[in-house]
Amino acid sequence: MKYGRMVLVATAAALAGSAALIQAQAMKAHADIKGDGVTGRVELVERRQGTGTVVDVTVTATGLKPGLHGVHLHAVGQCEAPFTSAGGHFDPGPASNTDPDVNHPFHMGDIPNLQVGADGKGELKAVTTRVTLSAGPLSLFDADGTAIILHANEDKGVPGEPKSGVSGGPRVACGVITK
Ligand SMILES: [Cu+2]
Repeated sequence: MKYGRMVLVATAAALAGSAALIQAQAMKAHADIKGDGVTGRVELVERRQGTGTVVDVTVTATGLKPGLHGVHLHAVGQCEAPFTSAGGHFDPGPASNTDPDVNHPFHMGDIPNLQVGADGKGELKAVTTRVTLSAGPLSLFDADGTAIILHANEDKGVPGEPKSGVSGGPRVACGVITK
């Protein structure tokens, strides 16, 4: 009787261990961000919070002009300068509209501005529930991947006319999100 209970406990511990291992391997992502005179990095960590899933986003960058810079997850994991290859803003779903200005700030890939100091350096810490790293309809690891873009200007956080630049205007740096 006592022996049987020990076996059960051991099995439960093994299951918990393998679940933790899968989570540790699958729930982080990153990108090296590069542009003309700009370098940066984004770290993404998916974790459970309550009954849901959140993703911690940490962006660091140097070489940007002081002030606010729009930052978004873009629809395609390609970074050929001038970074139009990254497409619009990540926005899967039946009502998808990746237009950076028209459907802003309602895209799944929209995150807050990066604040850059007089030394050209900035750090952004944000938490989003709009995307996941794990598989599913909001996963950044969809068929064509995802990129992160840093913009020349502030993201005003409002919708605008096509090409009006309300979400930050020119693309100055880009990184392909990888695991
Ligand atoms: Cu953008």
